[in-house]
Amino acid sequence: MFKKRSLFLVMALLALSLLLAACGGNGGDSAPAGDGATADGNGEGEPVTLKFAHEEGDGDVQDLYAHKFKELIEEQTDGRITVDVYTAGTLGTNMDVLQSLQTGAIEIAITSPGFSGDVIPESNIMSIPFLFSDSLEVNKKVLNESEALYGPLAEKYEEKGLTPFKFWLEGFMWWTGNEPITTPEEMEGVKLRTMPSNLIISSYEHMGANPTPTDSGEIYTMLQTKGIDAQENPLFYIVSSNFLEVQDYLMDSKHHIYTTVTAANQDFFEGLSEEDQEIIRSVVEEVNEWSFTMQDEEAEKALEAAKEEDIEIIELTSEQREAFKELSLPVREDYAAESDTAKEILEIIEKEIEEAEAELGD
Ligand code: 6CS
Repeated sequence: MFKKRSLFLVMALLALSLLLAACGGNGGDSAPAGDGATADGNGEGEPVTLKFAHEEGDGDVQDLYAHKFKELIEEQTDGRITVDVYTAGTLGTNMDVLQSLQTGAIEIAITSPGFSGDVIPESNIMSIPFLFSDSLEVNKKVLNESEALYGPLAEKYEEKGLTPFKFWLEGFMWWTGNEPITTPEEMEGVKLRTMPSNLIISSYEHMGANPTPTDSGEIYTMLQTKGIDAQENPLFYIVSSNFLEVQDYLMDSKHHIYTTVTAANQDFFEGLSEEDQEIIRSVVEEVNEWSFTMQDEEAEKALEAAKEEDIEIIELTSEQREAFKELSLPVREDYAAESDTAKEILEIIEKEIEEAEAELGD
């Protein structure tokens, strides 16, 4: 009896050691399995789970983007790579998400220059009002192909431990307020909520307002309690966040476009197999292309919804916009003075926008 069991035990131990040897054969050069990276370069590695965090709520543009990414990644890897999507606030504030992406606590995130501007000052290029075109097609082309964004600016993200994949847009910015905001006189002293980037704050100081930086989660309550008078955002976000319940005027100001970037933790991404890196890059390309039409549709839906609300919708004239643009121009000098890289980025992107407008029409 004993003999048999001991013989069986010996055989079982032998089989187990052979199995473990097979699993751990050439694990040296890639990140240890189970921390979100594949075990080897042929895609037959360990399952990978990506934490994908964004800054918006369920059904918002960033959420639709993240779920499209999830759908395509899981499809293309037959579920070997899975994606857990986290909405705004579930992993802390938007600043917390940026820091967690830098530390690697989060693998992938959508993080906006409005929050990264003080961490990566050159990313403030995306926050300069009236810099981008009145044509979304032009902006899409520049955000997709810019040598400035995917050259010197991307390097600045990498210096902070991030791998930026694609810069993209979520639509034109609108103002909401308790009073109309159509002239610098009407903007004078208005407590307007902004994202925390210093460049955005100084933009509104130049336009005469009293900028009030907050995290996104505080906007509704501060509008409701009159802690702030006004705010800026793309229309889908204004509608989905119910800001029109606590504001009386909606201004089609097109003073800027809402831009953001999809990025990964650099160590995590570079620890992946080349195959998995390529899968993620190509899926981001595909989702980015898809997102342009999606944000357009979300903007149209939001406008229809806004028309049903008890508010006054005002479209600023080009003269009225020009008056604000004039006031905001010193911001460009402030940005260029930030660093030689910032100066280079601004010069390149101004030229790229001009050329794209000449090619596509403005
Ligand atoms: O204004 C904000 O803070 C938020 N707006 C948008 C369109 N996305 C996320 C961001 O946190």
